[in-house]
Amino acid sequence: MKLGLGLYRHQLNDEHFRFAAQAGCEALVIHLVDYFNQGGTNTAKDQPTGDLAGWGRAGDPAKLWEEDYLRDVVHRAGQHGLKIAAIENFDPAHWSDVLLDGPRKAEHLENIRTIIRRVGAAGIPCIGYNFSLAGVAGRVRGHFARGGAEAVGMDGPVDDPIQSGMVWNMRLTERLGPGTMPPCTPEQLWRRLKDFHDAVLPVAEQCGVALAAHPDDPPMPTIRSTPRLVYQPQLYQKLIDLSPSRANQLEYCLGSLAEMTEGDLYEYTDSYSRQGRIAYVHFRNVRGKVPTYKETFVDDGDIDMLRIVRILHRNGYQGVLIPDHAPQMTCSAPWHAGMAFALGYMRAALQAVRQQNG
Ligand SMILES: [Mn+2]
Repeated sequence: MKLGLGLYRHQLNDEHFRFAAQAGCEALVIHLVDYFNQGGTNTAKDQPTGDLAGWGRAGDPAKLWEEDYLRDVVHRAGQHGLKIAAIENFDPAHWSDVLLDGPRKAEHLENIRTIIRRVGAAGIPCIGYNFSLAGVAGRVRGHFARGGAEAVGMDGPVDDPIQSGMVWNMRLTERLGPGTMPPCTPEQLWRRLKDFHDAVLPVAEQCGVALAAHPDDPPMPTIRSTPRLVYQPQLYQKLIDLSPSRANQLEYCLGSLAEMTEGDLYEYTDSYSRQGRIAYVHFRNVRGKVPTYKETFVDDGDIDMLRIVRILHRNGYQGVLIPDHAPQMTCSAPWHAGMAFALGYMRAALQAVRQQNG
């Protein structure tokens, strides 16, 4: 098991690479989607939450991530002893019609295959994705965490429809509307996921790139009147069973799983890690379940995080743990302090389980 840090696109620089190395990280999970581009209420100082009009503008549909750019990031991180373990999230501009089953679906599937080939060629072994129409809409921000630290939570369902022109939190067009996203049933959404798997997993396998699915955040059966795929822990098994390819993996988000209303998180962690399906772990703690929960400091929520690390270790999990969202700590660098606090806890947890066996 390795310690890693997730970095947003604007953080892919020496300063943040040094910060990760100093905290004891060996790996990075990087975001290439710019969530903060022309965002209204969204600032780049913390995880994006945004309002009903989305986080910001999606990228350029004609510009896929270039292999040279990917190699450059791999090289620059490597100079600090850091491996790029994964890229997290596709840009809606590149694959919106895969999610929406729209008229450019064939072209957008080809976009994803092209991206996978480039990512594989750059030596990056994984891409995390979130097969979701609404994305992470419906969360609120407040001084919810210990000592009044600012954190994110959910305070009741949000089913306001999504205006057309937006998918997965981001605007594809300058102006939204008229009209709203066409209706979709859960069966149709699972069918779209299966089409996606069938079209891209063979290429992913060839290129040595795993595709790791994030569960729904927040894990409600519907958000903004759209269905969700993985909103209970057993639905991850349905996703695994959908496609036998070894490239079909999980971006295992402990926080989202703990927010689900059913199941025993320790048993599911045992099962999914035993099956060798966890590509990487979002290490985050939370108090409560949907539709009312709050994100917490890593040592302060409902999950016994050390017990999770013990289960992963026992099952020979070799992948990366990254802090997911962390509460913002009161100081001049709230994001950094929150991350450093989580990383310190995680490093101690890894040392504790290794010593136990050594
Ligand atoms: Mn997560």
